[in-house]
Amino acid sequence: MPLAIEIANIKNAKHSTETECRLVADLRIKGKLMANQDLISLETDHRVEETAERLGMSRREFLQFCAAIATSLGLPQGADAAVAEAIATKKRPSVIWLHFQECTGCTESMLRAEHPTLEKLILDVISLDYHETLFAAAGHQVEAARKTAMEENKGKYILVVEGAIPTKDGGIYCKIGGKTAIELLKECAADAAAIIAIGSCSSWGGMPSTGINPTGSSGVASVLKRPVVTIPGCPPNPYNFMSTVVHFLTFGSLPALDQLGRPKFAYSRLVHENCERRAHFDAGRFAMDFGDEGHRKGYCLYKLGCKGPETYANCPTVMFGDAGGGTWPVGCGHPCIGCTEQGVGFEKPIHAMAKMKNIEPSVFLPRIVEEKGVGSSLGSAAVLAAVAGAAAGAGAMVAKNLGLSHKAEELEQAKNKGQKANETTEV
Ligand code: FSX
Ligand code: SF4
Ligand code: F3S
Repeated sequence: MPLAIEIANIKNAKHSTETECRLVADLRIKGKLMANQDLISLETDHRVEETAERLGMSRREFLQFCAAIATSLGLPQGADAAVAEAIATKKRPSVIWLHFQECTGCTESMLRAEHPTLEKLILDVISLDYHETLFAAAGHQVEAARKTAMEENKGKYILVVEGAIPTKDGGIYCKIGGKTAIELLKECAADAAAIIAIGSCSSWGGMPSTGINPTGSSGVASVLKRPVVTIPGCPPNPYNFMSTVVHFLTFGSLPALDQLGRPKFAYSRLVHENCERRAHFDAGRFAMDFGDEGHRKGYCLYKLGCKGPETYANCPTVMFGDAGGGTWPVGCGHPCIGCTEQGVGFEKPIHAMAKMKNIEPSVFLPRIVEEKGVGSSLGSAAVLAAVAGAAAGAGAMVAKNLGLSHKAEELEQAKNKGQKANETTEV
């Protein structure tokens, strides 16, 4: 089948980027990719065996992990083999990791995950050449390591930024090695192949920017005045970071992003859409007080201030919280505070009621369309759960509204602007 037709077929069925479709189509045509067949045949591949051994996993576990990453990225069928091959064979990208105004929770959440293999995997898929909190060395030695990594990997390294950048008074409120955060950021960004702002602080300012924002804390994109990938969350979900890096490794490009730079595979659905308590919301069963009967019965936390209805994140599907037993903030009984959403997390009072985004009485809801390849689904949650051993909870999501949230929001904005919404657009 000609390449263009194969690409078109994949595109029609999925919401993948051009690069993803092209790579998968190319592999399919060469007969290298046939659903999961290829993944199974990779089990006997010596490169897979060596990688699995290095990671302290069985070959089967390693391949399951690759399948989980491909699924959570919403990649076309068969891309799991491409992911496995990339992790096993490609040169690990050099990563320069900067820390500015933050609590180091981003790094902590990645290295202290419940699953002992996660940090191993992260440290295996990247070459962490500069990281202030993890480096044993100090002073001039680390500065030299950063410069060497930047020179040797010019134009190829990934710059990861954790923490906000203080911009007031010439940026004097955060200095490292005699340089302000602004200077250091600009210097490291100049020759980076990609820039990832990890956590809400580096995405838009996060916690340090709240209230009167005394130090002028800002996000990476607004300081550099160029688009960057943002992985908000305080702290962010390590799976979302790792999946983004694995995408870069596999395809040589970044995953599809929304207008705020967030990878669509992780941030295209409201927390409320996949929440396990959603059936209670729809039925009007709410916890009214912490510890009351409704709270003990697991009712909806909306009236306790849950910001799930205005927060985009995949926490309910990827079960972020990583405390075991399939837990995540709402699953533990605390309202979502909207930590991934600019203007919600750290801005709105925790127990104030949320704005309802795209939520209308059910009679007005669009038809239910499961858009394959967009964001984490129950399927990917189940695979992740199987890999991570956190199966409990994956089956607990009883209510799903799978309309395309961003499109619905765009329509809402268009309506607000007085423009005529296109009635034929599928939402
Ligand atoms: Fe902390 Fe990171 Fe929050 Fe910020 O995560 S967990 S304050 S997003 O930069 O270290
Ligand atoms: Fe879940 Fe919160 Fe939505 Fe209730 S309001 S269904 S607890 S996300
Ligand atoms: Fe944050 Fe809400 Fe998820 S508080 S971790 S976005 S459930």
